[in-house]
Amino acid sequence: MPFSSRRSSYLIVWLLATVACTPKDVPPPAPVLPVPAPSQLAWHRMEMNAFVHFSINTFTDKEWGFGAESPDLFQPTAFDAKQWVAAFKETGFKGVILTCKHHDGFCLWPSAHTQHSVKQSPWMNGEGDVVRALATACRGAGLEFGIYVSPWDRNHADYGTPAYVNYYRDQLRELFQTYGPIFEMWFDGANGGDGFYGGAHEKRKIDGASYYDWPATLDLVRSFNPNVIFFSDAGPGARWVGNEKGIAGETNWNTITPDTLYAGKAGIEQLLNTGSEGGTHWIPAETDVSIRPGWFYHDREDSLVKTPEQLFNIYLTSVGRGSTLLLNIPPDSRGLIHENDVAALRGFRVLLNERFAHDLAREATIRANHYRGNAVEFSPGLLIDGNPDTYWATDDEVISASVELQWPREQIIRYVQLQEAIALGQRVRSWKAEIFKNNKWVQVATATTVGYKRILDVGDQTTARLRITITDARASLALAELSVF
Ligand code: FUL
Repeated sequence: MPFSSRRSSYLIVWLLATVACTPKDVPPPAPVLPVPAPSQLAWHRMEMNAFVHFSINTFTDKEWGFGAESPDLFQPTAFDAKQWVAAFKETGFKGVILTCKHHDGFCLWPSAHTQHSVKQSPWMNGEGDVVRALATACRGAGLEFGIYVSPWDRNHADYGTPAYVNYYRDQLRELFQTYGPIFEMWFDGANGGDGFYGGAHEKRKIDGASYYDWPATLDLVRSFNPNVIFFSDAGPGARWVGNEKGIAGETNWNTITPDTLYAGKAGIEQLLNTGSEGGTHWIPAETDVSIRPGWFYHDREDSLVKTPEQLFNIYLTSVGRGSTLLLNIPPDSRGLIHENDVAALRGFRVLLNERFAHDLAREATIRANHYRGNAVEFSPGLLIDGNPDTYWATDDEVISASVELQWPREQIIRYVQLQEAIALGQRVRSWKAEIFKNNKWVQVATATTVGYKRILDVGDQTTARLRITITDARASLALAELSVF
């Protein structure tokens, strides 16, 4: 072969080899199943939603109405849903869920299926509609709107019979068709037994596992809104976190096996709190907690509104543990969010801004001891690009690896925030944070799961180098973002 043609064949071989090694040929990691549905992924990214308990109880000073309360009692004097939404939006909530009907059965919208509603109230001469007012205010402010419709109904005469289940479904149909789109639907598991029940004044027992025939109800609702997130103890969109204190599990798997779970079943709180590694379904935990001791407004609790610092701690134990926060802020009997609650929310926002405003990771250089196929689209720089859709990944067999941030000079760091690329499933089992101090690496925190987001308080540490090591995972790593504050 003449020299020149041999040279050109070398060139072709070299070119082919270069092309073969371009990063584009490194396949992305296979998902670890189950993975979130697109609607669940969008829900994770909302992070904080507001819960609104407002009803007859606001006027009777109760937490649970018996079901015999007169609609005459519902008389807000200065009702203004826009004031609620303005306070929620300023705090950073992305959605609002309203108790359209609580256990007492009183409906905040003029339902065609019962007389027990705002249309029998003196408020606005029976022309008022709290659901419409709030849904409209949310839409105007760019917030999502969700509904809580208590399955237990202490007012309804048919409660406990199949006729009531039809009534309940008619109400859901009415709500979804009149006030949609609805991002989340809350099914409460409470069922205390006794009630007014159309005048029967008795105790009624239902079989929580079968009475409501949830699969049929969910199918009905999905026919109006296929993307709605169903919240209940067992999901299927999001699960209860197992307590009302604002505390998600330090280990918090988004996966759980729901076969034997149903709303209201006793003894499943711990399982709900942590989820289970290897669970068959993606059903993330939602952390519901009230800004006051009660869910409804009581003036005796005006001095007991949680402080900004308490709310910030709840943020760390909910959003900071990969859960979504659903913070209840109950309007008072004027129909306004009380001044003390507004002030607490503002203070909470100030703390979030102060403590998470400045991401020091963006100013650091980053390197990893390994990245997938040495391909730029899986490189560690993607951890600090502010884009949750890109990620640092490792080769298939690599379930432990480190990244290091380095600054030109020492920084004081307090919070380390890590996020997995959960669209590919939840992987991390354990990880640690270390700083370089006096010429050696010193461990400042360890943790278990990451999931959508994990925030670790490492105390005030002064360092120019931070190392994050994933020590164990279910499969190769795929981490979306790393932030340091
Ligand atoms: C509970 C209900 O019984 C409370 O009244 C409240 O609505 C809370 C969010 O869920 O199960």
